Amino acid sequence: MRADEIRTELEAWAEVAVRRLGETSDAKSLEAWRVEHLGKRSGLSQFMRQLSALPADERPLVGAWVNRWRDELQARYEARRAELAAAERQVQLERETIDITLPGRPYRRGAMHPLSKVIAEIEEVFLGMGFEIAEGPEVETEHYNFEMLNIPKDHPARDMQDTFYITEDLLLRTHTSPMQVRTMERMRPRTPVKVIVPGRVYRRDEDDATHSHAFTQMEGLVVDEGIRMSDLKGTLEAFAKAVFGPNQRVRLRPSFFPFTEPSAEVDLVCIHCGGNGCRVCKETGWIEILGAGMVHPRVLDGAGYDSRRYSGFAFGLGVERIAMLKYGIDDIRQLYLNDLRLLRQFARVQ
Ligand code: FA5
Repeated sequence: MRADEIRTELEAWAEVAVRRLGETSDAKSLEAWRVEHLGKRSGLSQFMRQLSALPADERPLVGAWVNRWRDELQARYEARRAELAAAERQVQLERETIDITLPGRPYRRGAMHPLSKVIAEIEEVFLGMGFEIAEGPEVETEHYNFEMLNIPKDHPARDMQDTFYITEDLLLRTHTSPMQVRTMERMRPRTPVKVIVPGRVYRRDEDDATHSHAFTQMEGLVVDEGIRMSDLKGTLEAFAKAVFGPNQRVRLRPSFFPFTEPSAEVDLVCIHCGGNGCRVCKETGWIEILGAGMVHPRVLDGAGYDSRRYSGFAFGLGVERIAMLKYGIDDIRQLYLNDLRLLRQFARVQ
């Protein structure tokens, strides 16, 4: 073949190549095009092979044409590749577009459980009176739950607070009172001791409108020189008025606890009936909220505070009973059911 024939053929071939390049539509067809037109076995390589058949003086000329087309096609190939990549990216962007006009899913706002609210509120009141807050173990030793509180083995008071034993010496605490001794042991010989201890306690009680087998208590303990029963009454009255308003009243009834002497049961006026008598207060007009008394000398001495020098008062209040009175809940079980119709109401109460 002569040089000018090769040129005509080369140009016709290149024209087709350029047209086909324009027809590629994605990375795959572009790659197929590259192999066919610029690869080792491509049309261009065949033109190169024909050079050897030409007279020596024509070879450089034809070689230059072929090379020019190779550069040209290579450049067009690069341009097409960029073009297709941009188009592909555009498609991807469109596919992934976020429709910001779509309304978001609202988060449901949670609220504090009424029990947690009441604990926080009672804590505030006692913090204001200079008390510290402590916490203790729910799995307690027989030693702290009973022994150190002057309730020896075989004492009938153990039956009054029968509970769930883990071993002979380990049990779920029946009250927060073991923290009286633990706190004194931790603090001695410092005075005053002034703590409150919120926490969960367990008993083998039958569940009813005012009793649960697992409930919450808040222990209070004050130890110093010269602490008297009137300090106990004044503190409880201040607490009752802070939580229930200035008209709330406190009633102390004589009672018995092995770890206090004298002991009292403390009632508040039933707010469900205003003191007239109803199902919740068992027609008495009063609701018992706590047990209290002057710390027994044996408990003080056992925990390292000399009872000839120091005295103290202690109380253990039922947090559920306070929550029921405060929020007008007439069955203690409502506090454990996780019924959102009840709990939602507290989303608004601050
Ligand atoms: C005690 O647990 C004593 N540790 C209280 C105490 C502390 C006395 C310090 C003296 C000094 P009592 O068993 O009465 O006492 O319980 C205290 C309060 O817990 C009760 O007044 C009541 O409000 C609440 N309570 C008792 N049993 C239950 C129950 N099963 N469900 C819900 N609340 C209860």
